[in-house]
Amino acid sequence: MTRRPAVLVARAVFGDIVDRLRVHFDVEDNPADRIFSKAELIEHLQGKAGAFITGSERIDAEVLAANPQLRAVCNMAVGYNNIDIDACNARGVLATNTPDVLTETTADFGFALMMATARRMAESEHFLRRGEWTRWSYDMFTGSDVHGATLGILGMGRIGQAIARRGALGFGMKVIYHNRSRLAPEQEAPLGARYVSKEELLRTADHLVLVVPYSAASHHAIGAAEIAQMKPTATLTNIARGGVVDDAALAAALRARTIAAAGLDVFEGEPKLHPDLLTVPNVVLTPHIASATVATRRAMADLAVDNLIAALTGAAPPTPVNPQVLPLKA
Ligand code: 8YV
Repeated sequence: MTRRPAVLVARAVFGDIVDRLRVHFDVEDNPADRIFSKAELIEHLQGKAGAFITGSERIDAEVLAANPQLRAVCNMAVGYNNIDIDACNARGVLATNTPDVLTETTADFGFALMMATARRMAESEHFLRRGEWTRWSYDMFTGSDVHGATLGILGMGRIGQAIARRGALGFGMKVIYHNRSRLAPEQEAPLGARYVSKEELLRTADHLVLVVPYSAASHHAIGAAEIAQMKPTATLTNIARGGVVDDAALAAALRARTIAAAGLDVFEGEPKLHPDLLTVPNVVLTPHIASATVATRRAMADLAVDNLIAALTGAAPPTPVNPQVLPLKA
């Protein structure tokens, strides 16, 4: 009898979804949800043909070289900057991600974070919890309007477009965007979306939302020089990745009121935060939860498992990142 392939489920995830893997493979899972160091990840991957991973696991050339038997790494995330795709290509390893299933949920959150930022919801709640609310005053926590304002989007992929829909169709916002490539006219028209240079985006947006994938090219796409071009009344919302924003520069700009406020779901070096972000009042902070609804996290886990099963059973994986490595070596 031929041995079943072995797979690693690197983080704790819905038990019934892990059970789907047990039908096909010998599964090593991690119900205690220990975060593996690089050396531990390398060790736990020994003998594994595939891995279910999340954004917390970094798959680089060293990890792949130490595990030449590995054939597929299936990310429970749409972003895959934790995976060195060139290194995967060089070794014929398939990488997969989880697009589409999280688009609307993540857009809901991005829009909510932008609204919370514009309307100073976290700052005013903290004030209330501190017992400082003793009377009404005309300018207490006055923020800026969302409806009718100019929504700027950096990165107009699926999630960017879903946020644009909410802004244009639900809140009468004027939508401007900057992206590597311009949308087709039939995609722009229903949203009234206007493609602009990055400079115009920074200068014109009332509420700037970042949805651009992280790469060397987008590292610190928003730093001190970019923030300085924004309106002093503007808000900045980052649901993309830590590292797209220079967090130190942002904290300094928030303290100096170069812009009005920021909403951040992702951070450079998370789960650690730049300490100044914890002390400036005009920022809404959330712990990387934009895709966190039960239904969406289940859909993401299911899709990662679909990919892993397909990859190792010779079927077509639904959402490959580097399909050029297919078919995988047996
Ligand atoms: C994940 C995300 O929660 O999909 C992504 O790219 O950032 C989030 O939805 C996170 O990456 C964990 O894998």
